[in-house]
Amino acid sequence: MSADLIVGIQWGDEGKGKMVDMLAQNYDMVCRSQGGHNAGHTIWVDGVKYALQLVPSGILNPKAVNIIGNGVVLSPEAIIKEMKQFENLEGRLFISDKAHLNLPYHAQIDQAKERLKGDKAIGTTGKGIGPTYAEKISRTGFRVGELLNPKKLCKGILEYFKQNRAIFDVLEIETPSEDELLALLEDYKEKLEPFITNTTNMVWKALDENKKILLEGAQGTLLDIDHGTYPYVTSSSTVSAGACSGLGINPKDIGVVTGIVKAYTTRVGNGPFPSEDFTEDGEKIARIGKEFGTVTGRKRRCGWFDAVAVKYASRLNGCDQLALMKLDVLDGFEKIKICVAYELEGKRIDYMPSNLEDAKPVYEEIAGWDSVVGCRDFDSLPENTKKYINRIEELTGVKVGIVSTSPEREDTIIRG
Ligand code: 2SA
Ligand code: MG
Repeated sequence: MSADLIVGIQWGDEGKGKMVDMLAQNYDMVCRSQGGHNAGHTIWVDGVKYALQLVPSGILNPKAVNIIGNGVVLSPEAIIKEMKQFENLEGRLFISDKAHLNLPYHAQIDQAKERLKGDKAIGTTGKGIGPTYAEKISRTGFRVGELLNPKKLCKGILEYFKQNRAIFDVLEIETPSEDELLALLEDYKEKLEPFITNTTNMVWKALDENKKILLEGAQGTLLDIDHGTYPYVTSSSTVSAGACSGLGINPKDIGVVTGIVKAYTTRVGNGPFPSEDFTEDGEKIARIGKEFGTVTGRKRRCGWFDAVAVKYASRLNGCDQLALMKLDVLDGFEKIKICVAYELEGKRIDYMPSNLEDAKPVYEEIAGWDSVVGCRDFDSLPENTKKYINRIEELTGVKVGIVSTSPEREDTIIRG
């Protein structure tokens, strides 16, 4: 049996939450493989609101086992807080002992470096994601498994502070007191120990037993550390290949890959965004689409569907289908634009350049429609909406297999 994958195709916030929440009902195991508590989505179940950042969405399905893989950076503080929303998590939630620890000083480093960068700031979530991954790659990080021996870990962290005191001085970060740090780590151990294990073995066993597994991506492909709009990216591998290394599975273990795209584009944080719309249309999309970050509350930049970027991201991930989300947000627009190419250094190109900074969008316009809210089958969509979807398929070369027509779970078209 293989593991199906949900991956963000744009700059995150594509509506993965709704899809994963819907799909998680049918899976035995749901896994996170990258990112940390910079991710976030809200799920409503029976009128109750749940905010998820690190815990996989399968937590709302009482039968599903949830895995936080080795590729995730884990803030004990954030997950302990998040876990309080749920009961009886033991046996339903497992954290890889190889995941890296995101500790309070990582957020301090992140925020201090952003401040120093001034107008060159990345616009991070300030959660310490970059510094945690940086230490992992520098081989100076600490892993979740080390929480099981707080005294030793405490010594290691203090030693790390000693070695890096000069840098911490510049960043104005104080060394934590030994007593306070040890108390903190002991508290983390007490609360998290029952959940820490070798998750790779668990995923392999589930695969061998033909269990249904869903891999839940966080952020989006254009924020990928290698393939995104560097340096305005997150620090993890957000593409499907990252799900393999982030869980310890191989490419042959991956089944259906579904790319999640919004019917338009948004981006939060700094960096190039060719199809950003600075007119009233962009404002209208933000307003109707309620485009505010769930983690930081930041207003998202809004613009039109970028078919060049989606084609690129689909190829990187090996998408079998796209799920087109928030289509209803475009209701009532007279004209809808699609970015079909870029203009770069006086030339028209139809591929993603290595640096997107100076690319200007080349648009095609499609006539709008009245409303798609609540449509549940493809045939009942307005003709212009069908044209829009067909054009997206033509330009990206990927089938739009799923269409979301409202935030409600049921308002989703699944095409056969
Ligand atoms: P970081 O904190 O180091 O990962 O930031 C680096 C860039 O990655 C972007 N990023 C995100 N973009 C969209 N959504 C994200 N998660 C939250 C959400 C965002 C929020 O789901 O709504 O609440 O603000 C997310 N996480 C990271 C970030 O904006 C930087 O551009
Ligand atoms: Mg989000």
